[in-house]
Amino acid sequence: MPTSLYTFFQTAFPDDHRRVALEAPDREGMGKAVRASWTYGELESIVARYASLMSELTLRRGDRVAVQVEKSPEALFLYLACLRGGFVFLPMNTAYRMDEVDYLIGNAEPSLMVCEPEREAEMVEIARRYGRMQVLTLDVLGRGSFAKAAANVRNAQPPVDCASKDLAAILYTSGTTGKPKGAMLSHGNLAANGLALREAWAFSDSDVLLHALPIFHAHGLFVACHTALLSGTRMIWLTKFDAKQVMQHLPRATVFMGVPTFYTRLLDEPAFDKALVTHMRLFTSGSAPLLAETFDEFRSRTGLAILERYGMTETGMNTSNPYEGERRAGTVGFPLPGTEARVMAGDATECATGEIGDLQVRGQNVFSGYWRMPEKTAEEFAEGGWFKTGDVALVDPEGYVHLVGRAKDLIISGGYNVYPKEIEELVDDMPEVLESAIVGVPHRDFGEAGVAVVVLNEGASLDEVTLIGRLKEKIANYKVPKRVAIVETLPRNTMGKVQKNLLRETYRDACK
Ligand code: MLC
Ligand code: AMP
Repeated sequence: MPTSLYTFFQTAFPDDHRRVALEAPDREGMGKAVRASWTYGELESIVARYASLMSELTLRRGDRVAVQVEKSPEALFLYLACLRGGFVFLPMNTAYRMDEVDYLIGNAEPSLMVCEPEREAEMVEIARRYGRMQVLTLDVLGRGSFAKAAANVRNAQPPVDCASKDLAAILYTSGTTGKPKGAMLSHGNLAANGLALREAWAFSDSDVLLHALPIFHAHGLFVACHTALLSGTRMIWLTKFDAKQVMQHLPRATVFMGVPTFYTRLLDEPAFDKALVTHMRLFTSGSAPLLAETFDEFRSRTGLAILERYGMTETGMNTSNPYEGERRAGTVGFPLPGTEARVMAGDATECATGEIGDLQVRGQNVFSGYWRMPEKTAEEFAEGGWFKTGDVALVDPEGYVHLVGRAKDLIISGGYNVYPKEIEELVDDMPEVLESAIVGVPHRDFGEAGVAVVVLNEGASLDEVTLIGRLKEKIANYKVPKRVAIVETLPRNTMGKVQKNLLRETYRDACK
């Protein structure tokens, strides 16, 4: 039985290595020098070369490899090479600005950073400050100093035999307080979850996954890629989500995974109809709540029920609506095999059926803790290894889990998490600002979006455009509030706490 995730993948790769693993239609017609499809044999040899290059760069097992590049097949191969070589993959959202990247590098201390060629100079500057990080480049077409050096590797080394508990990846998540935390995911965590999903969603080597998600977060990288690679399927690899492009390739696919915004954007296309999807076996949704009206409209337009599942960076996927059986709108289904879930009324009391409480999960899929934050890790686990998700839920009499809210102050916008605290700190630092509150309100396209409610210092002036412009220089665009309201005071309760529920009510139509 293998313990390294890459070895798990290898056991599932087709015996016939000439079968196609990945095709990148975005690259078709770009000439002979730009490859647009890879067989499993080719994937294996590129991954071996990439891993061997990292060893030649003197990276050792357990060293972190930070990656901030556009989505490309080569970016996926780089991830697989880290798994194969025993290096720890640290993906970063391409939208992160330098301040955000700087913090992650300082915290994770990677030995290698692979970035877009345009960002090389900035990364070298950061590397100089932190001492030991090497910087190489990889662009969206798979070119750059990393690929060039890999092409010269002569002796491919054998895969490293990682133990199940060895770290495979660190994914940073922000938080309701403080700085981003690195969720440490082991080979065993990722393998357990990938295998559970392969079974639960009945993946086989005759599937074709249309992949349009970004690969710097758990959904696109783990949920989508792992189920495909653990089944030896073909992936159609799109650089980013574009409704028309997805529709163009759906007729050749059998499975599609998306955040709810993907589905609302597809439904906005008049040509998205039954004929386009009759051969499709499965559409899944997650990362954010799928509105019942989206589920219903999709079903009436296509005759198919979207399968909604629920997970987190720290845990991978926890629950899923059934593959066989009734998929219920507004629910996230049942715990996956190997994962336990319970709803707690307090530290020691479990809720009765139908009662609302804090959702906790346990299983091999659950991470081991936050990178170099033992106290924070201890706070997030209850006795017995139960992880406190921060989601508020109930379990109905038939066992379906319903997410009914969040204990954590979090906005989920188009499937990306935005922590108000991080934005409030930046707004409060502006010299004109006395205080601020960021709240999530309904957004037609992104489901939810942030509104900044701001109190200025006496006599100061600051307008929406200036405030938004300043934030865009510091943080990823998707975190920037879509609207700003300047007010006299923030509503507070008797304890002095800002009443965000009142603000959400006041500004509920601000982003419609
Ligand atoms: C882009 N923008 C967003 C945004 N995405 N704003 C808020 N929320 C988002 N999600 C900004 C852009 O920067 C731009 O700002 C403006 O909105 C319009 O951009 P766009 O061109 O319409 O956006 P697009 O590039 O099409 O991206 C939208 C999207 C993308 C939905 C395709 O956000 C996306 O791929 N989301 C998927 C997120 C995901 O994979 N989450 C998984 C996390 S893992 P401006 O100011 O320049 O106009 C996880 C665990 C689990 O949660 O359970 O799965
Ligand atoms: P992340 O930290 O990006 O992994 O986001 C995890 C959070 O996304 C969870 O704690 C939930 O709040 C939310 N989430 C994931 N899937 C769903 C879903 N199907 N419905 C509602 N919320 C979800």
